[in-house]
Amino acid sequence: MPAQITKTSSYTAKDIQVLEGLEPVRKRPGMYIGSTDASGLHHLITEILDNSVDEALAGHATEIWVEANEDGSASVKDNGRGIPVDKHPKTGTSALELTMTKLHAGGKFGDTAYKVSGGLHGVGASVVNALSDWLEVEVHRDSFAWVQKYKRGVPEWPVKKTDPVKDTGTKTTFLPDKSMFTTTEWNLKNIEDSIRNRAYLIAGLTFHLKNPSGLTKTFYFEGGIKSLVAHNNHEKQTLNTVVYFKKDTDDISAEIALQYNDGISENVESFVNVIKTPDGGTHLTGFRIGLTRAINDYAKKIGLQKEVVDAITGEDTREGLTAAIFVKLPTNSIQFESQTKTKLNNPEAQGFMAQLTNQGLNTYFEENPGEARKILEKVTLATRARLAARAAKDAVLRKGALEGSSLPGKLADCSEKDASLCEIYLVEGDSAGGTAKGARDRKYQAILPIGGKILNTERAHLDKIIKFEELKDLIIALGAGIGETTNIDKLRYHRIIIMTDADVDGSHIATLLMTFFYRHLPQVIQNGYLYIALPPLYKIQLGKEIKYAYNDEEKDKIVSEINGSKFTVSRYKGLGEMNSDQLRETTMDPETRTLKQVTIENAEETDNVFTTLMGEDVPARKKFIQTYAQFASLDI
Ligand code: 0RA
Repeated sequence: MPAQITKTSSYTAKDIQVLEGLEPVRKRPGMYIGSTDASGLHHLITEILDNSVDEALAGHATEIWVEANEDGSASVKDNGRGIPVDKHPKTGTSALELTMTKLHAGGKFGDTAYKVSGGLHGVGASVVNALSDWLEVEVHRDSFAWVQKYKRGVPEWPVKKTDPVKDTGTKTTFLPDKSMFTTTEWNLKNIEDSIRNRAYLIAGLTFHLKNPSGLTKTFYFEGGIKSLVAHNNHEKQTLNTVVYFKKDTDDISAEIALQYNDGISENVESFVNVIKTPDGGTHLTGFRIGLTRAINDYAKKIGLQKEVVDAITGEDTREGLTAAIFVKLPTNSIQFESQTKTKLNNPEAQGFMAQLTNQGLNTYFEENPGEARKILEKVTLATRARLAARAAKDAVLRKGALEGSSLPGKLADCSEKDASLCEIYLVEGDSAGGTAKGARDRKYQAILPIGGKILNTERAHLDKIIKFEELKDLIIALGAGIGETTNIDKLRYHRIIIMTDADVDGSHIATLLMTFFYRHLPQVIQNGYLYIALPPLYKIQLGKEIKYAYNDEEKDKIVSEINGSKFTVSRYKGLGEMNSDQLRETTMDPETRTLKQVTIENAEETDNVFTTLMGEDVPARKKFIQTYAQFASLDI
């Protein structure tokens, strides 16, 4: 159709301009969305999603629909006012087109005080458009539907007015450009987490998530961050009902929800507008100041001994604390410490939060003396345990033990001194420990036998841990200390390898060791120093030749390949059944072994798993094991 062609070519000049406008995005996508891996890919969804969330925050949208479609595209739809479609008086271009094709043009029309692009980089829809193979936007507004489609950020045609409609809203559908990303596969769990976070923050907003097979999940939390705190504590024994307070002013608003559980870890999530701030910042500091002050004041007020009150530290007030704090600031005044928006820097947030927390808690303690007493008992227990641990540690330190000047007798150390080259195998049982000693390369591989089940440290205080011989030996061998005085730079081995039998007891011991590291030396996991050794499950012997299989599939494959010949298959019951040569070849030689690195993919998830596996809620543990038993080799 000639008319069509003419129309397209008349668009050329502007196309070039648009291309120029978005070219930097396609040249350096990482600058705009952080990375081009799965995380960057999912930023595309949160960018578009947060535009709709902003519309809801401004009070104009109540529902948001997100869809992962079968063709790999994703859609976000809201029932807000619809992006304006009127033509810009100077350029004659529709506001909708400007939003979709100009960098930073997105969301600049309304300019309401709380308008904040919540995406990590806050770059708007045009960046998503630039990084999409195609994108289509449909706006319902002023009684009509308006549509425009783009290819890699370039409009195919001007905004089209189509059917008459009665509703209002915006729907954006886009297919990420495969050439821009290392993966373009949606992770539904990732999308679901983003949605859930936002649903918790905006009480009353309903999200619907539809997966490619058409299944829809709905997210709506009447209680906002109160529901979030209840959810984070749902598998724990709690000490009080969820406490909630909030305060609104013209310049700043905040909400706080908190609840104690009987554990020892702290889980405080902080948010600014719809952005999660994993590194905290002034709002979190203010919250902590207010909490410490309120607890100290109340302790004095009910006549607790002065020595105890004076000894309470901020850290003690946060043992077993689960909380969510949510600050709302006008967009144009938000300051972050870094480009990645992980830490808030606004000084006014600190005083505001300190005061709100302090006042809110004062009132709560006053009105709920029973719960207040329980919280205070918990805090003073933490104080006493900390003092006891320090005394115990000091005593050990005096003997020089925790410093590593006298290493444990059970440790077969390596001769190399450069920690980055050194490995320590934590081996289940003394007999396997002996085999491992024969199998190791003594220059850089150390062996520490672990005699059976160690203490479950999920909820143990340091004083108890240090008294447990096996753990004390481990702490001394590692050389990095423990608790407040941990110095990870002093760690003597950069590979800590847990080697247990491939049976239930072995898994239990491995879990207990991982719990110890996760709860008490998390730096080891964060730095990627913790590993699990994978010993073989089967030995397949064909005459003098021995082959090893690490799982059933491998065994079946090997057996099918040597079919017909005479062979024997035996299942290893434990490490002890191997001799040193076999153990070296299969499990310890860096050239031939397989190690599984322990990582914290999702700290909250991990926390839940550990609580379930190692905590006291036996029915929850049973349920978890029954549900996940088929994924028994779980990579945490
Ligand atoms: C600016 C002004 C108006 C609406 C929007 C932005 C808007 C943007 C997005 C992005 C996704 N969904 C959205 N919904 C609305 C409306 C101004 C008016 O009607 O007075």
